[in-house]
Amino acid sequence: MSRWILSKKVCIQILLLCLFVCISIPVSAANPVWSEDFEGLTPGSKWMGRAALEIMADGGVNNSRCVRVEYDIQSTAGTTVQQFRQEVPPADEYTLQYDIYFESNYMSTMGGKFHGLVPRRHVTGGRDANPEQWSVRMTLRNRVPSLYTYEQNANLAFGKGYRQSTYQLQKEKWYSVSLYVKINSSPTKADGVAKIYINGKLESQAHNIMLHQSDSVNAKIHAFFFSTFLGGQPRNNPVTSLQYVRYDNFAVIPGKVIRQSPGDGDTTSFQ
Ligand SMILES: [Ca+2]
Repeated sequence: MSRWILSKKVCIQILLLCLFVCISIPVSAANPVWSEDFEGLTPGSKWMGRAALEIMADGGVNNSRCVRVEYDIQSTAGTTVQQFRQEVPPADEYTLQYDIYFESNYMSTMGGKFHGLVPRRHVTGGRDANPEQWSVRMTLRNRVPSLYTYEQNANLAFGKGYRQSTYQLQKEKWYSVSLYVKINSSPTKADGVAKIYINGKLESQAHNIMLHQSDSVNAKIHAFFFSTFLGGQPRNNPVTSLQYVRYDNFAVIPGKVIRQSPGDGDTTSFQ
């Protein structure tokens, strides 16, 4: 009898232990619809076949592989533009995550544009303006990150900046970027949202924005837009050397999932 009671006790303990273990296991982050950590790519090879995008063997987060982007100075106006699209399933809401690292010779007086999310046909200049076209990217001015958008009813000749922070990114240090976009829910409702988080901290945000004025599926988020150049250098002290920025752990994730630190784990999901 006492043996049976002991067994019952043990059973209950095991059950409780199982329950505790189940509760303790963190809910895994939402699965990305597309990601690239460069671990499967050959060091020295060119990402997407582009000469300026080289895979580094150990220059990434935690000495992993990453992509090193070469920015070639073309004029005082800025560097070459590197851009391509990576299509994702159309949706109203996504978070683009990536890690970014400025090498030691990065000229911090240079601003620039960095990757974002776009619809079926993106807009990066006023001449492309159209009810179903928009873009949300990150811009940097004096190393302070902010949103840079092409919205409806905005000055599309230059896009719109949301400079709200004074937080400066440092050279030779990895940072996680989370760029969250939710398009407006109807062609007539200005209720879109865009936000940029650096290492999990909100640095720039835009509420009640009208990214599109269209019922077409084309207006939804369709692609990760790898798009970057450096520009705006001072005329009296122009930059003449090649500039390098590294990127690692790109991911496009449904919903709002904010990366807290460089790497592909450690995220916070929002409902
Ligand atoms: Ca990597």
